[in-house]
Amino acid sequence: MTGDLFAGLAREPSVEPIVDGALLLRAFVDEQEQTRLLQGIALVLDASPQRHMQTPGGFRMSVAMSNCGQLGWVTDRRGYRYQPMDPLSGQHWPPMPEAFLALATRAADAAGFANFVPDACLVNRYEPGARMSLHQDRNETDMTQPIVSVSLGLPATFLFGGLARSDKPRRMRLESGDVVVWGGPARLAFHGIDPLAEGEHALTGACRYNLTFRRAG
Ligand code: MD3
Ligand code: FE
Repeated sequence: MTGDLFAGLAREPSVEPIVDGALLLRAFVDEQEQTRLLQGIALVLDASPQRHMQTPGGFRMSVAMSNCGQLGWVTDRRGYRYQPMDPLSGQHWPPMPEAFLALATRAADAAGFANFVPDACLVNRYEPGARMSLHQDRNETDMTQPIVSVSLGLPATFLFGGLARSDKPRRMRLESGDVVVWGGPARLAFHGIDPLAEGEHALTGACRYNLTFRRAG
C-alpha cells in the first residue's frame, strides 16, 4: 500500500509539446473540476447510455461509447459518421454539460486555438483490457479545428504515430486530469490506446473515461 501514500496529492500542472500542433497539458483539470466532469458524464449517460458499437467490418468495439452535443460519432455495419440522433434512444444526443464546454474552451485557448466551439463530444469508457487500435480521426468536416481530449480515472498508455499508419508510434502515459489538444499538422496523425491495465481509481473505480471534443459539422 506504500504506493498509495501520495495518491491523494494533486499533481503539479505542466505543459509538454508532443509534436508540432499537439500539446499535452498534464494535470490541467484539478480534482474538483474532474468531479464536475464526472457528474456531467453521469447525466449524459442517463439519457444516452454507453454501448459497444460495431465496426463496419462487424467487430464489436471494446470501448463503450456515447455522445453529447448537436452531433454524435457512431459506427455500425454501414460505416463511421456523425449524426444528430442517438440510434439507441431514438432521441437527440443530450446537450453538452456547461462544465464540458468550459473545459474544452479553456484547453483550446491554452493551446492557442481561439474560438473553439465544439458541436460533438464523444464519451469513451475503457474497462481493463479495452483498447483502441491505431486510427485517424477523419470524419469531421473542418480539419483546421482542433480536437481536445480529456482523460479521467485509470491511467492509459497512449500511442501516437505519424501521418502514415506504418510510422512507429511513441507511447505516453495519460493520467486523470490530463488534457491533449491536437491541431495543425498533428490533426491527422495516427493514434490509439493500449489495452487498459487493471486498477482502481478513487474517482471512477475500475475504469477510464475519455472525453473528446470535436467540431464535427
Ligand atoms: C490525435 N480516443 O475517440 S484521445 C477517439 O483515449 C480516440 O479514448 C482515444 O482516439 C481515447 O477517436 C484517444 C486522444 C486523441 C483524440 C483525437 C485525436 C488523439 C488524437 C485526433 C488526432 C490526433
Ligand atoms: Fe481518435
